[in-house]
Amino acid sequence: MKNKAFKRYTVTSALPYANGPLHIGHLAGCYIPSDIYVRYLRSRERDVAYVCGSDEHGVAITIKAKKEGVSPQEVVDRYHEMMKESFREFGISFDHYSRTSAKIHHETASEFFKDLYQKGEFLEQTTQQYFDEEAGQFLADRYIEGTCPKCGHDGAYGDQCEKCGSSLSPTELINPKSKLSGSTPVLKETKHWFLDLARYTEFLKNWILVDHASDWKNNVLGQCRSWLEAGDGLQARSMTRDMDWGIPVPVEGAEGKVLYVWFDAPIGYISSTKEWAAEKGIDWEPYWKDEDTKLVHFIGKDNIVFHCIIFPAILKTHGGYVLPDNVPANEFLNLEGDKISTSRNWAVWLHEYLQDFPGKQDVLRYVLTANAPETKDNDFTWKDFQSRNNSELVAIFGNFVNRAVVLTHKFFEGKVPALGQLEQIDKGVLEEMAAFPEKIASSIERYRFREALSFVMDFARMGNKYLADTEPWKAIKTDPERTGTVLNIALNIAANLALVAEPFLPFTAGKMYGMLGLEGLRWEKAGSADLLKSGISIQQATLLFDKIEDQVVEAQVNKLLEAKKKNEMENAQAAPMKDIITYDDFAKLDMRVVKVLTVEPMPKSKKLLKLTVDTGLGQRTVLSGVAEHFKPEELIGKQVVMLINLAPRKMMGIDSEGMILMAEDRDGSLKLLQPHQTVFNGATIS
Ligand code: B3M
Ligand code: ZN
Repeated sequence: MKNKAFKRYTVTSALPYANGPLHIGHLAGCYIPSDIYVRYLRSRERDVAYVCGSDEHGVAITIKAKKEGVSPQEVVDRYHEMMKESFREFGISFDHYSRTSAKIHHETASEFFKDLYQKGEFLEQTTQQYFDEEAGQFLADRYIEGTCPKCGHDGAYGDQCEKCGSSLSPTELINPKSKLSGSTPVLKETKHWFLDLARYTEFLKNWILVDHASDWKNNVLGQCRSWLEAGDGLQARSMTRDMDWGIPVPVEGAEGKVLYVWFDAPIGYISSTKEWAAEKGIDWEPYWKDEDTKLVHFIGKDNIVFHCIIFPAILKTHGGYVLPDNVPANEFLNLEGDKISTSRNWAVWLHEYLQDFPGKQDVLRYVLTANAPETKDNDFTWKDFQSRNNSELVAIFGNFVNRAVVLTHKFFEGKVPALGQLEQIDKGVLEEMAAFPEKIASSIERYRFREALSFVMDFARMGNKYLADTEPWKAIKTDPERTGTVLNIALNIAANLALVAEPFLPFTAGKMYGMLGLEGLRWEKAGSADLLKSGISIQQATLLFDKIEDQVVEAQVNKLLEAKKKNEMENAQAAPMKDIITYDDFAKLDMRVVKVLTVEPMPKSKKLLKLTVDTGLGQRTVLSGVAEHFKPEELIGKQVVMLINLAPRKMMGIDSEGMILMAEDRDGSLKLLQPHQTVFNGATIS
């Protein structure tokens, strides 16, 4: 609700699936924005619960487990720890990070389901679902593969064809196969509990499209409107699944069924809050049930329907819970012009980033905020990463702080100099400084973190300009007192810069506080000219940022291209079959085993080698385009397969009499076709 004063804040970030490491898309989508918001709230001494946790149920986990031949629990245990570590290393300052396999979550989600069940909120429907008789289990959509009815792609899943993007239902697939056993599944009746979302349409329309029409982001309102105003309205959605991994459905007649992951996961925010409050010995309920609590969900755009439609419907029906005051969803971050993809390894993984750029977490936080996909998909490029680091962080932010500190040591033995008579330029910069905190705060409060960060960078520019205009390195020769005044002001600008930068660049702010002998300043102090009192000693300057050279980012781009090539190779599909031929057509081909006698490179050709071969019927000369794949010595003496009745072709003035047959591998490399035992030269192949 706009401008309402809240007593406390519950801030959530989407629970990341525990089926893989975190990458820059995760950080940009919801973790950096939420961390900025919470650090700012804490700096304003607000009462905040910042909660998250690993999303450990759902098909994504079981597919990963099956692929690796381990249990789902082993998968989630591995990635839960890995993600927790990555969040810690990047300064994502959750008050509590839980996991949905935790007992408290099973209890909380089960209670929610039972409450809605007892209120008669579910439609119990029996539907036909594919069942794998060999594996003895129903198949989730992703476990069914078949031919797409729309485009003919034969790797389509039960819910979607990744080739043409069509969303499908399993029964639409042509020739469906189970990914568990490979067998053809059969349709079998199964009962599920559906949330009849249509019942909540009016409430949701008023709450979202009226009450929040002015303070929710347009990309969120747009998606909600398309759901709420769709011709056939909100469809009932099953809140249970036939799976053996997840939270068992806590009602009679639901053996072998679990809660739909998107029913339980958002309730994970509540479970995480409960766990946090229990550890602190405080009551969790005000953070979810008190109207004076501001609840904010930070998510990516693919989670909007679950956080704006389904979870609020569940909270509303359960009763007694506050609804989200805002859901500032970000769009997607792409990487070097392509969608980030875990399966194609087209990603910048956080743990790998830290290996390649130790200590540079804030550079990534800075770039991902400055380039955040707040209103539209955006692209991360290593070139942009380098230029923002070098031309903004090093040249402006770091340069300003370094000069203020170095000059104070050079001219005033590292002590904050006295503040003398103020000149107009001093009054001007102090006035400008005083206005910044409110500008930055206003942007943060409206979830405009890119804009807020640009103001922080303007703040640093202001400091740089002040030094350039007052030239203390010259003034010291004639007017030490004036120089002292300038450096006193410059150091106080630096102290304020640390304060307003902390939500965005917490590691850098920490270094600056260390240099200036300050600690954890509060936002209310921001803009004041006397954060640093005259006479106190400051530490020696340490470089906040350093230049990133071309070859460093080139190496990162090459790493991505290598990953892409490797992935294409591993996933290359076999070429489609040529047109059917008759036996007579085949009988015309005279293929023989021949022996390579001599091989020599063809002058002026990179591709051709000139071979003489013994065909059993005599020697032949063949030109073969294999020079980039084989050295002559790798071919000499080998028995290979040759089509000997191909009409001779003149190439580079030489008659090539036939063709050596090769297999082209996924990566484009050529492999010889050789008999596995020596045969006589001229042996026919049939
Ligand atoms: N586990 C993450 C995703 O869809 C999903 C979010 C749950 S938030 C309750 O990428
Ligand atoms: Zn398709």
